[in-house]
Amino acid sequence: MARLVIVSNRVASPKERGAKAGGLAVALREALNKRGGVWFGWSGETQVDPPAEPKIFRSGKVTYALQTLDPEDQRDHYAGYANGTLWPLCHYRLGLLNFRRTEWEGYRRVNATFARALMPLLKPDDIVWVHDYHFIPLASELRALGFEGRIGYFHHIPWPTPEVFLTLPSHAALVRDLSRYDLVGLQTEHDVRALLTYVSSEARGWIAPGGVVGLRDRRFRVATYPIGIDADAFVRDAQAAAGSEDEERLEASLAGRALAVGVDRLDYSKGLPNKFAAFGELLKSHPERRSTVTMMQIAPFSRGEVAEYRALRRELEELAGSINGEYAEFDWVPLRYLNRPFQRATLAAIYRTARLGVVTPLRDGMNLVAKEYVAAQNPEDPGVLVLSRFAGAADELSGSVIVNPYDVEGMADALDTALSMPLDERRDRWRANMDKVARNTIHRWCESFLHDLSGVDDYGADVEPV
Ligand code: ADQ
Repeated sequence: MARLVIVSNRVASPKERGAKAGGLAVALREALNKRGGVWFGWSGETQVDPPAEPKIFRSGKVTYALQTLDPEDQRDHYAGYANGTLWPLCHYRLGLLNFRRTEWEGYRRVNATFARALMPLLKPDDIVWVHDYHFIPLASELRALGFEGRIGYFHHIPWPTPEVFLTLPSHAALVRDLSRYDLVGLQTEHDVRALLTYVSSEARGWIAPGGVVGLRDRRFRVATYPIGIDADAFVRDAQAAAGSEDEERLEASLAGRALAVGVDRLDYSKGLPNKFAAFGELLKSHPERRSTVTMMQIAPFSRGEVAEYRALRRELEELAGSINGEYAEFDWVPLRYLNRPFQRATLAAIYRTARLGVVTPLRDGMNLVAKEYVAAQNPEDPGVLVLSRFAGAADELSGSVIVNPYDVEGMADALDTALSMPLDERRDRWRANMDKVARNTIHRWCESFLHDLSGVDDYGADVEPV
């Protein structure tokens, strides 16, 4: 079995285990432990004139390699082009898109730096798996340095439709960069269609069955790999949560009221102002719901170095304050707003206690919280998932109450409907969702991507355009 090399911006430390490590980190580490290999990424540190070689340490069969960056390069790369340009673009937020040539150049420079640091660690037969929009040019840079082995790329966020993608001044260069990979994985069929339509209509490439793409002298494949969670681990955590101290404290604090829960990074793609407004609208237009339901929104801060995230934080504090100011009773706070991370076991207890899981992003690659909420439910008395149609997860989780997050009044009505849903219907919908969550796990995602990447030949001469 070929050695695996994983590249991602942040590298999960081998010390992060059990309750702390996310499902993705655990699955990637498992794949590395099985095959042996390297996990390469940013060290989280900046330094003027940083060393050209990464810091290296080993744990079992895995070598960790962490590259330190020059502070200006890191700013242009991370807060600049990756999170100030590509993130809003891929989430259809053109009003928030900042494009600056210096940042685009910084983004490319960092990718070149990473490629030079990684190259000496590579063996010719290695399989390289690159994660996410921070590293789209990495394959081009590695090819320029002479690496001819297999390189795959997985894009964790949505791929925008051509009309949106064309607003990016560097669109053509970015797709040329994609064509240097052997396999490009996206979350949904919609994303795949969006990229293929761009390739055929704008880049004058051709497409053959199976998503094989020809662009200039390159052939690569584009396919769907919907990411999942470690469903068994989540079910176990949720079962362990039943009757736990966390669950008892939470139940006691609710005093018999229904709980609606949201768990999102504090990010403008997650539609938090709309969600708060919908909850406010529920209390306004369905007054009988007042004092019968509590909403808990967990939203740890994220990307504070990007101005839009600081503005969103202020907006949400104001909205939460105004909803609570208007509707709170001396024994009931309608909206509990918490800005910190929780252990997985505590999250599982919260999900299981909640009658509603409210996941209403304006756009989301997949959204793993939706799947975690489903896995944590008590099959005898499951809660209802209220899910945005613009989350990738909506393709699979058809048992949810699907909403349009731009329609605040419609969302308020959907919350009302979900709160009064009879047990039989809740069970049927949950079963449909749970079947998908249990089948499309993070392990399956990881193995099927690696299986396809390992099987790549050069998409042989027999592949013809259609
Ligand atoms: P994210 O935008 O980070 O991921 P999501 O898929 O929901 O969004 O994953 C968030 C993860 O962080 C979940 O596992 C959740 O449990 C955890 N988390 C969130 N808040 C937490 C808290 N307060 N305490 C502890 N854990 C918390 C990006 C894309 C998504 C895509 C994923 C994976 O934006 O669309 O689903 O990558 O590909």
